[in-house]
Amino acid sequence: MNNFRRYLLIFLLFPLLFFAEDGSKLWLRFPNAKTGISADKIISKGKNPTIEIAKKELMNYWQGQTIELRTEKSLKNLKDGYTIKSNSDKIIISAAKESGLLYGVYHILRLQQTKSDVSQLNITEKPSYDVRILNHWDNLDGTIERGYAGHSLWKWEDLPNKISPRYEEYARANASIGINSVVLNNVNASPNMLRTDYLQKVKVLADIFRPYGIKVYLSVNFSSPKVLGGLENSDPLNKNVQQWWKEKASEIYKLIPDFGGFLVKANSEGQPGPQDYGRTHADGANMMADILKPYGGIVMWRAFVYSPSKEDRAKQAHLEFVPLDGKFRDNVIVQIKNGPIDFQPREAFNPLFGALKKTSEMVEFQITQEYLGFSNHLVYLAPLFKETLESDTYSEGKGSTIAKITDGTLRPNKITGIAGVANIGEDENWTGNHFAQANWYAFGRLVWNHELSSEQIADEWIKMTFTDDQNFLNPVKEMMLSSRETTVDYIMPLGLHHIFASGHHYGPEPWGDYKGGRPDWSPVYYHKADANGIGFDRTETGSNAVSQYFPPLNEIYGNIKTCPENLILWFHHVPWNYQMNDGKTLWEELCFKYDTGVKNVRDYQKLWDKMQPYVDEQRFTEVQSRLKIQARDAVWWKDACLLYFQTFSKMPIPYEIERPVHELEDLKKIKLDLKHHN
Ligand code: BDP
Repeated sequence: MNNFRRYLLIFLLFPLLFFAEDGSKLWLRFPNAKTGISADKIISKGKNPTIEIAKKELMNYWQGQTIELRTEKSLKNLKDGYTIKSNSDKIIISAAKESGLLYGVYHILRLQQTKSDVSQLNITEKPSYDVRILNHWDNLDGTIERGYAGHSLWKWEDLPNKISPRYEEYARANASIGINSVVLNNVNASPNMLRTDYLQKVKVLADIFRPYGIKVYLSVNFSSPKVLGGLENSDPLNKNVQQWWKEKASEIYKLIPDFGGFLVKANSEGQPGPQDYGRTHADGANMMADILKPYGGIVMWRAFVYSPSKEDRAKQAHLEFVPLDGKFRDNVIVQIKNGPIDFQPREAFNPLFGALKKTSEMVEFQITQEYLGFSNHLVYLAPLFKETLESDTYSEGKGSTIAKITDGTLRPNKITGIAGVANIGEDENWTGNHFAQANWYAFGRLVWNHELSSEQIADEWIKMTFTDDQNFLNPVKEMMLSSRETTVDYIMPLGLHHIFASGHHYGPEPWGDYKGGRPDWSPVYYHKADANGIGFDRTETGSNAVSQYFPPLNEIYGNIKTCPENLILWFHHVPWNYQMNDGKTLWEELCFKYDTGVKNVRDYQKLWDKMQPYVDEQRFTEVQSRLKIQARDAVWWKDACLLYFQTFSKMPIPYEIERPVHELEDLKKIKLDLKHHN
């Protein structure tokens, strides 16, 4: 191509490039760059990379009055929070830390972008948690465990020399919502992560993230001393093993002085751990904690442990960890999944929350939609996150919510943290589905301030990501707010859980009975449908998992009359003709729930089509086509579950609801080629 033609092509394509809406800008759609205030309208004494970023953001995007950025040591009690105050001629953002100033800048930019009044600001913000962390389940080969937005963002092959611009964009997006920590690699960790060449790559990422206030952490494989270091074993009480970790830590901190610490999945789903040597979780965690302590590092030790024993899987973490309470060092924090099984669409909260009185506890959520239709389904997760955080454990009497147990209110002077398994990959729009960006956003906003409502967050996100036009804002907000319940309805209503197809966890397989395999990876283990009824009896007559909850919850859950209906099959084996609160039988209720789920998705489709005038073409069609998949999947779920459970209930599907369109035998034959180990 000669030069003239090349320029002509660029000239012709330029408007397309400029207007293309691929979602890569996330919620950071400020007015055109470089239209912000001039440098002389930013008053700031400090010179520091974080402050430079804050200034750059203002110069690019802030269109209001003069801003002063002040570091004030007296604001230490706000941690990395800040104040924003306006007087007649300027806005003053003050914080003890530079990262606080940057957060303050994103705050006013958000106000500007959502068209809020910025004339009389008097804001004080203090984050709910110290460690606000994304857990990436990214492997060194570029795949992501349970990732549905393409390959990993981290280009290990190219690092440390070649640097993708997306590293910085990623850091900026996180900083804009207050996320200050990331675990780069999968909890099923390769020992190679700790190899010197990989640590040098990690250092490059840490250097890029640091000015955005973000610390890097790593998942570590407990067997690293043996596998990587060639030691005889990885026994935490072995002096050579301890020495190996000591040297590794020293190597890491030389490269990354503010390294955050380790995340450990040990003796869980086949991963190695201290129990391989007859030691306890506390022995393992403390060995690492002692080594990281001088550097200020922490250990996040996961409580996601269960084995194929006779004991109800939902009870196992509590049984294993409660006896260890008080034995963990103060820089260990036990990371607990929101529910006792595994990130299901709805679970009872994990009874371990509040049960460890002398040990720091943190919640682990899953932002990636392993059990929620991957990135195909539109499911806004703030309501799920809030449901957990607002659950009252009664551990210290009424009002002992999970939020208050984990944020330091009821357990002061310990580390506080909260984790979300990231849904981010290298897709242009970062998260696969445009609406899944809202879950990354919501996680960040909530861990900064868990008192924000799901609605407030959705409102902000829509305004920032799409438009503030009320004709779009209100219906789309309603769709988002109802979407989690809708998904529960068409996947697993009334407390049903884990009836997914094995391995990939995408579609339904309630008939799954892996005889000879692990019963606790079989759907029939979880729903226990038979001629009498359906549901897992976790009362005194069953596994007695209810006894792990503090009074009065043990009684509330244990009594079929008082158990919340949305968890009834979680705790009870319920007769098919049991009468529900609305007068329907359990069987009818189940049918209506599945049907409601399907109907709601159809309504979302109609609603979205009406939104076309307010959305750019690319995002409109991409969301539209995913909603089609979601509608088909919802029908698939409904038919599979109802037709299969009907073989036990032997009752008719109520005439008011949509007829099945599939044959059960055909559905049983579906085998998706999506690989996974359990
Ligand atoms: C389950 C996933 C599995 C993870 C495991 C974990 O299916 O891929 O490794 O949790 O959290 O949800 O360790």
